[in-house]
Amino acid sequence: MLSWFKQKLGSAQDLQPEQSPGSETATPVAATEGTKASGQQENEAGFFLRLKEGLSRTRKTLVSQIDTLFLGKKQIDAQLLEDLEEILIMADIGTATTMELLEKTRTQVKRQTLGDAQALKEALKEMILGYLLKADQPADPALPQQGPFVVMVLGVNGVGKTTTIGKLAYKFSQAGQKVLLVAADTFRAAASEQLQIWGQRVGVEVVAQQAGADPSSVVFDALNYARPRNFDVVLVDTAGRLHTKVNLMEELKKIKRVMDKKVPGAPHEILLVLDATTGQNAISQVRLFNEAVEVTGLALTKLDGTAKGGIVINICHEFNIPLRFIGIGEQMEDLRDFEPREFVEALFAEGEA
Ligand SMILES: Nc1nc2c(ncn2[C@@H]2O[C@H](COP(=O)(O)OP(=O)(O)OP(=O)(O)O)[C@@H](O)[C@H]2O)c(=O)[nH]1
Ligand SMILES: [Mg+2]
Repeated sequence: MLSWFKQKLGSAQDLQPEQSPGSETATPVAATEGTKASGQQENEAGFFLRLKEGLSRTRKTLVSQIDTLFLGKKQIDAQLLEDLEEILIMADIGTATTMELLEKTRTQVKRQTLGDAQALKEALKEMILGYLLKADQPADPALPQQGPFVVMVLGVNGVGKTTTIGKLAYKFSQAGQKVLLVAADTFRAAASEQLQIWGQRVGVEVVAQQAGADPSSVVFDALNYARPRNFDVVLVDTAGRLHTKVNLMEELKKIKRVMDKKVPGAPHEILLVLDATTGQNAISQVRLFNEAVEVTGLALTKLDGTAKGGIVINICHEFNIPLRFIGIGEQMEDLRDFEPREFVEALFAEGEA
């Protein structure tokens, strides 16, 4: 099944039919490009390099350190596995996921199928891909019967919600969609200006009201505006809020109800934005936001700024909520569709970048 995002964003790579479960081997990205036009190939090679670059800090903590484990050693022993455990924990893969990975590794060592660093890395890569693919599976957001596809974007303060909306608006308009941005963060003074700057940069309309307005009424008016004007996608920015504050969570529920009233079935996607640099706290954010409003997709930002990108693996292991996008920089083009195979290839890629 193709996800709605992939249909709407519609790059040739995204529109390839998904592989059947039996054929899930980690294919290097370069090897899948046989049928593509050369310009597009170059573009994607450039994208892959950017992703590789974005993940370089995590690769250093994770992959390069695994290499050093084997310096002066001939085989995998108990000490080496202990050191491996430390490396996995340091990369924020999480305790439960690390234990599981180690257990599987021990089994393979016993069966003598793992001899050297390369074999160990290959085995880890396969296991990690397994977790990432699992999170790629769940059902797609419900498609709107009529009217725009409404995306409600939420998360704690400063995780990158507004920036992610700007980048998403760029992606959608590049794909030929008519996009409306809604400034329902009426709490922070400069929030709607920030969204308007993104609107200008990308060339899409922004609906905003004065600071302090009720976010639900901003959304109500915005959807009234959007419906007769045939917008394809409405991206709603909400104020940053602590996942532990009940009244702030209630406000989100109210915004959600208003959306449904104006556009039946909306919001079609509740996108929770997480900051990869916050580490394990991201896990409790997913849990509490999901309890409050049923999160349907995740975006993980600032992977370029952290050595702890293992959080991606942890999140995919812990939850059955699809990770849709990853942020690898502050520019418009720095939001990537999350593609598990491409991600592990970039993470385990040889050579500096
Ligand atoms: N390096 C990097 N920086 C990012 C990324 N995504 C967002 N940022 C930066 O993170 C900072 C906060 O981003 P915002 O989009 O304002 O975050 P927000 O969640 O809307 O913040 P509040 O509305 O105050 O809760 C900005 O400086 C962004 O440029 C990313 O993927 N990589
Ligand atoms: Mg914001």
